[in-house]
Amino acid sequence: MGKPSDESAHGASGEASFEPDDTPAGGWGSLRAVARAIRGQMAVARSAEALPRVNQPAGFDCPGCAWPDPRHTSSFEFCENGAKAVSWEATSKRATPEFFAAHTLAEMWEWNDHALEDAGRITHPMAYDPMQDRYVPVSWEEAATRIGTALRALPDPAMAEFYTSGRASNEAAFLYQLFVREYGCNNFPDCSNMCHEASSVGLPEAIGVGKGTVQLEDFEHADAVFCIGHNPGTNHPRMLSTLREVSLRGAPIVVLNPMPERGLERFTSPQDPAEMLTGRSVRIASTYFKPRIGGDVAVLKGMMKWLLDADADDLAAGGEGLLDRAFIEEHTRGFQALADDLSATSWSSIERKSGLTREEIAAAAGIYAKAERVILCYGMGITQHRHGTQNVQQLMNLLLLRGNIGRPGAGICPLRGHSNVQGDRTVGITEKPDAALLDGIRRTYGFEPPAAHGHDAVAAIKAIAGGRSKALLSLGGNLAVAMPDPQATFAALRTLDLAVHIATKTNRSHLIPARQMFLLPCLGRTELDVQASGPQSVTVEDSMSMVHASQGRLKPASPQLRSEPAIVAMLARATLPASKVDWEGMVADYDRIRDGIESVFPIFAGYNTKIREPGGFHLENAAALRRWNTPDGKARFLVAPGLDEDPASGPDLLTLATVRSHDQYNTTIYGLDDRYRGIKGGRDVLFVNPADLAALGLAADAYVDVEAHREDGLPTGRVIRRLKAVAFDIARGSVAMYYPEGNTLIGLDDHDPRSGTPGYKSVPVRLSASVDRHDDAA
Ligand SMILES: Nc1nc2c(c(=O)[nH]1)N[C@H]1C(S)=C(S)[C@@H](COP(=O)(O)OP(=O)(O)OC[C@H]3O[C@@H](n4cnc5c(=O)[nH]c(N)nc54)[C@H](O)[C@@H]3O)O[C@H]1N2
Ligand SMILES: Nc1nc2c(c(=O)[nH]1)N[C@H]1C(S)=C(S)[C@@H](COP(=O)(O)OP(=O)(O)OC[C@H]3O[C@@H](n4cnc5c(=O)[nH]c(N)nc54)[C@H](O)[C@@H]3O)O[C@H]1N2
Ligand SMILES: [Mo]
Repeated sequence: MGKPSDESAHGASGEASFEPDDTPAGGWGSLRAVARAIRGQMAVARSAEALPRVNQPAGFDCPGCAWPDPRHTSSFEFCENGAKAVSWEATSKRATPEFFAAHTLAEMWEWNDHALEDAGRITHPMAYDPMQDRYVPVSWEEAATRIGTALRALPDPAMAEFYTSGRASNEAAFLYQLFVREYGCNNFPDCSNMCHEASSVGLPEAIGVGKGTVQLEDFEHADAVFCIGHNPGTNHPRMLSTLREVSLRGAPIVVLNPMPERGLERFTSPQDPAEMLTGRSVRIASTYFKPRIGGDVAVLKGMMKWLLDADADDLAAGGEGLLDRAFIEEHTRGFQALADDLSATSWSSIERKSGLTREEIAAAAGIYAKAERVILCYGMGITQHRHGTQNVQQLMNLLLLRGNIGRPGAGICPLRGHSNVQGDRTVGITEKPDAALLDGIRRTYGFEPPAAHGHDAVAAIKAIAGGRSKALLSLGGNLAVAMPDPQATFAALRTLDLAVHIATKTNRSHLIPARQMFLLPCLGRTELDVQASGPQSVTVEDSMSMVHASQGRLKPASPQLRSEPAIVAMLARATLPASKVDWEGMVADYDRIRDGIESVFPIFAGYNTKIREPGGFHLENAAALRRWNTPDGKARFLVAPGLDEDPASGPDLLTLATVRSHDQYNTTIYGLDDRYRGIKGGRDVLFVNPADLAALGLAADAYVDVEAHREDGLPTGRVIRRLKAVAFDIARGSVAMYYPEGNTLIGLDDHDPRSGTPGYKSVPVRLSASVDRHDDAA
């Protein structure tokens, strides 16, 4: 491809080839991939030291995903993508001051995302020098002073944005929100705004809490598990061990996913010597349905419609019915409105919208109805839609109909993304603080925290674009690349007066010059964190509300690195000379940060004692105890109008989802392969159903241009050129390409109005054959 512009800012990728093979997930392929990843980072010694400590009682929490650890084991659980994440952080490559002296930002902008991070760990605090267009070394003290001065100079604290990516520990995130609130605003754009915000908004309206209700043990008791819109083989690989056990017990696993995902089909466990030696594998999905992208609400309404009809038939035949009437009566509101909506919805519209037949939907519903205890798992395939919030609520409706919540083996299981994205929320990263949070801060720290709602991620970019915000601090992440519409997002960020990036490695967000810009290198999860009172642990909360300690042991990548809590405290002190908070005291001993968390959030009672137990402790979840923290104390059925989880688009348009490859961690690109999907050596591919290719007169392997369209069918002018069309067994009418490249097709306004979650999985597009152009042919 040509040189990266703002429209296609991810740089060169190779020429992709497509060679499908049907090897099960896991197995020797996983071990080989790990060996390659470790060698590629020249991190053999550091990885050999680090890997055995992943997710161990005295080790560190894997930065790979938020799936919980089996509580009673101490054996190292092998995970290919966890190992990639660890060796990427434990790399022996370094981005030193000499490295930054050798490259201008304009030059680095032309590199691809892989090359930028592959420069290695940042070793020294750096400040941007606009005269040279380079980062130059700066002392920590000078950086803090300049940042504090710039923040104090803003006419209004609400003119600064404070982004968090979900790797930050509870301790770092808590200090960060305390700093920002004492400074005077609630502008907390967060990676979860792009991820599970639809759950955080949708679930509380239904059941009073915004988190999953199951624990790992529940999978031992479930009679059926549904996996909807998530890809565990790649994104939460340790879940495959759990699903394998479910399958071996003979409990059905039903998948709803427009793409065939290998990890949901068959798995050879690297933990199982017999499977590894014989090449045997375990089937994961007992039934694999491929609805079209955006067809989930139709499938779910179809399942509920079948259930109500079957229930009526059963009652008429003298049976007890299929619904849990006692539960519905005692614990819920809104059943009749749901039943009315379902009877008014026709099977023909359900079939058309879902892409599944009535028989297929009945089969899925039949499995649901037969199982005494059901867990529904879901990921980005549900949340990243224009009506993601209502999608989540339809899942909950289905569970409530048979009382599948608040008893062993049943409940809802959102697969959270980053390893501590859930914990960050629990300890106060939210743009809409509630009264309890504000009271807790006031009581504990004696200052008046601001109550006015702040910005989420989309609002933050818009405020910057509109000149209403002039500063951006990022506690990790790669905001510019993770957000939709790189053209608008990059242009907005170029207007900043101050940008501060607390990071481990360089990424594209760090290359967008602000008038003053700083790169502050921090310790990673794997590294030893020593403060005045000695070595420190941090704590994280997984997808199932288990909080546990994490302690790195590796020698830090550079003696200059500071921990995230120490950096946040330093910025707070430099910005707030009259602060009421004992920042030094808390950083000297993280137990004191946890005491503060416990004081602000009583749910953490006994924090410092409990995290010293191996495996940590569970944060109480009221809904799992059938206590509903809703206004009337009941769980609610919430009706979604119609069947469109995205604005309806023209009949001749396809719907595009952006997905992760097996060789990436969000915007971090480890390599150009996507092994399970048969892609090698490149990322510029588009997965298309062969029948759709034929209908468009396109050959497999043809180069296609993809243009995004509006709901009314008009083109948006957002185009990605020269993707290689891969004939793939994806649902008809649906196409997929990789994230973040696909962000060029998505507008900043293309989000769920209720949760702000961008519609990353629902772009109406039209395909056309690429015309060869000179600059592309090179
Ligand atoms: N190795 C690795 N691990 C990761 C990450 C990573 O990038 N790499 N990212 C982390 C983060 S932050 C997150 S949020 C999670 C993401 O984990 P996932 O939720 O698994 O993320 P995606 O790759 O976006 O894929 C979602 C799945 O949704 C399907 N899908 C797309 N559209 C639809 C639809 O309309 N309906 C249905 N039912 N399915 C659909 C796709 O085919 C794909 O299988 O993983 C976390 N873990
Ligand atoms: N099109 C499309 N866009 C999407 C998505 C999608 O599915 N499709 N998914 C969305 C989702 S679910 C999410 S969560 C966001 C992700 O958005 P982010 O969380 O902002 O992005 P990451 O790629 O995870 O951030 C990677 C960077 O984090 C820094 N980093 C790594 N480890 C550490 C650490 O320990 N400390 C600190 N301080 N920094 C560290 C490194 O500098 C690295 O470059 O993207 C969203 N964007
Ligand atoms: Mo995420």
